[in-house]
Amino acid sequence: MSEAWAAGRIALVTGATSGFGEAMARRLLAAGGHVIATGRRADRLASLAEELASERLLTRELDVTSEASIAALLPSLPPAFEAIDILYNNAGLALGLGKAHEANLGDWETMIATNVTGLVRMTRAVLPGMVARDRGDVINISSVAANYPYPGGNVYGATKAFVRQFSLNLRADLLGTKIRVTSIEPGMADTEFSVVRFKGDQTAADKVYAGVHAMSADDVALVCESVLRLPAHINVNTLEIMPVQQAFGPFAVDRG
Ligand code: NDP
Ligand code: 8X3
Repeated sequence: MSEAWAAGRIALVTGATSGFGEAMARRLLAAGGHVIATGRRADRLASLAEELASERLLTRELDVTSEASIAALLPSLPPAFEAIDILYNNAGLALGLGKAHEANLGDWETMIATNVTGLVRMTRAVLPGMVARDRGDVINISSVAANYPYPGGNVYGATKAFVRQFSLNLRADLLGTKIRVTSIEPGMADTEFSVVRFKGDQTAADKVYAGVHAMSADDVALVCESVLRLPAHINVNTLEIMPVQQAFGPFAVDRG
């Protein structure tokens, strides 16, 4: 069904091979949008293309940690997909939950390269076209981890705080244009996120969501859709969402 929030618009989705990105790509496509679905896993992209079988879906392998991969993306787009209206900056990951003094430095660097540098490079690549056309929506996927510290969240939370503040600073720079920017800050959502965080340990990942009606990837995509549906003069700056079964704890105190 064609719907005004998506129809006739071109969306570039990073991390469309699973979770939030895949769910958002499906929603955009179902509502009549053109979608450039990206990610590193070519097999997932091929399955998505085969299943959805749409001329409005284009898939592209993209590693957001690679400057060359990002540089090659936009020039490779056919004319019908060139004028990107929606940048869904979602590709990201957490690696590990260890304490800062024990954590793997390589994991930290990968999180920064993906969640911060990758997102910044994608934004810098797409934004000039949006400004030239004076239209566009940038949806940046941050996290509740941006706003609330927790043990083992160290660099992951810091990358997401970057995403939140970068989004707000984009708003400052884009004043005078019609471009909207939103930082979406989800809590617990049952995707491949925890399997990645625990490096393939499905049992550890399952424990995160045990007994909780966590958000699904499509729940988060629904929230993003609702942001895009708002009248063009309204900008949602930041939007934090959680399952009802998740809340806040007391401060930790060392009484030792
Ligand atoms: P998933 O692991 O299901 O999806 C992550 C996506 O990111 C995959 O499509 C993956 O694709 C892509 N990705 C990872 N690294 C790269 C890379 N170097 N280049 C391109 N794509 C990459 O997790 P979610 O859907 O849950 O995560 C999406 C975003 O939401 C992340 O930024 C995450 O931090 C954030 N988030 C998740 C929450 C949750 O509880 N699930 C809560 C709050 C925020 P591929 O491997 O094919 O490259
Ligand atoms: C993912 C949510 O709480 O695991 O960003 O950090 S959390």
